[in-house]
Amino acid sequence: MGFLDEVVIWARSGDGGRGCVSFRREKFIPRGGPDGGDGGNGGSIIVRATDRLFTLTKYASSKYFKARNGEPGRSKNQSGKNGTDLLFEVPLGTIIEDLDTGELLADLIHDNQEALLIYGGKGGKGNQHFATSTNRAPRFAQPGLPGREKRLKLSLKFLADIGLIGLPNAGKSTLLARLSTARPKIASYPFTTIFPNLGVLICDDEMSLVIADIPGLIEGASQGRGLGHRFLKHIERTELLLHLLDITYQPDEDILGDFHMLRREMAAYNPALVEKPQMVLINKMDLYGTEHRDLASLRKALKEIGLECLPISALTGDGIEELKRIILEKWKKFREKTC
Ligand SMILES: Nc1nc2c(ncn2[C@@H]2O[C@H](COP(=O)(O)OP(=O)(O)OP(=O)(O)O)[C@@H](O)[C@H]2O)c(=O)[nH]1
Ligand SMILES: [Mg+2]
Repeated sequence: MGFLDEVVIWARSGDGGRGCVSFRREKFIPRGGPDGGDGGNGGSIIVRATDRLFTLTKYASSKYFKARNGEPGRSKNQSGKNGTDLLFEVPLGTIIEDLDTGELLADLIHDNQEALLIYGGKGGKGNQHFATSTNRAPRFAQPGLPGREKRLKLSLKFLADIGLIGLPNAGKSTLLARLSTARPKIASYPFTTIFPNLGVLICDDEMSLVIADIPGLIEGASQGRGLGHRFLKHIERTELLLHLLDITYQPDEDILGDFHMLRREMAAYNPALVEKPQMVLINKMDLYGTEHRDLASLRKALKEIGLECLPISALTGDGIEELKRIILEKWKKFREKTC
């Protein structure tokens, strides 16, 4: 399955049906009054968010959407049928803008949330409405109003609770696989992940958290180097960031320098990212040896800048139960604060 988080589509609401010009024809009533019915309204364009979709890929090939026109009015005061609305579905976290005016039309964050994007054209009134004392037989009716067309920009920003960040190869996807049932691609080379992955961490019967794993970040990411910058937006709406460090990272003395570099890249993209609650996970502890940077000094250095850290092994599962416990605790506190 591909991944697409930005796409432009064209959508047009239906035209209103025209009103009808007609006169009653009844036996023994030679000149009946006007009885032209109203035209139906054109269908509207409606969008609905669904948790069954994760990307906008289906809009890569189908880009043009049109709602049905309203039917014209008929004689005997019969209104035309309204045109059927066109409803299309998008993943949670999709933002919709009018590309020509820049107006924000919808930001869909709940399952089944709907937004009306383009009203259908109104149906025209039939001649029955236009009879007056001086004109009892109006020979005109309103045309329906045309539908409107808009170019809509759909952009997806994941609605994940937790974001995984780190240099390429730090073990983010391995951790995602550990914490959820997601099965992202994992390999021993950088940039294995080329599109973000989502997984769900089931905490208890009542709570589950969505985790986003994004491609590894490198120096210059905020200026467009590597892949990560394209996807930083997917962690903008998270509540907690887990920053993975690889304890076997070479040269080992640079592990902190690169950690700060990465935070600078995030701040350059959006300063709010580094202000988010975050925690450092020192990964690959199963490989830890005397040749690597001393764990105690690394923990101390992180503590000095106010960051909590936890040594883990995403591969063997060491420290993962502790990590889940910490996440749950943080979440309970967070919920108490926001409730
Ligand atoms: N020994 C050991 N290897 C690990 C651990 N976590 C990840 N790895 C290995 O490290 C390599 C990279 O893991 P990934 O999970 O693909 O890393 P990533 O951070 O998602 O990498 P990118 O997607 O390229 O940014 C793989 O070969 C993993 O098996 C760990 O705790 N211990
Ligand atoms: Mg990965």
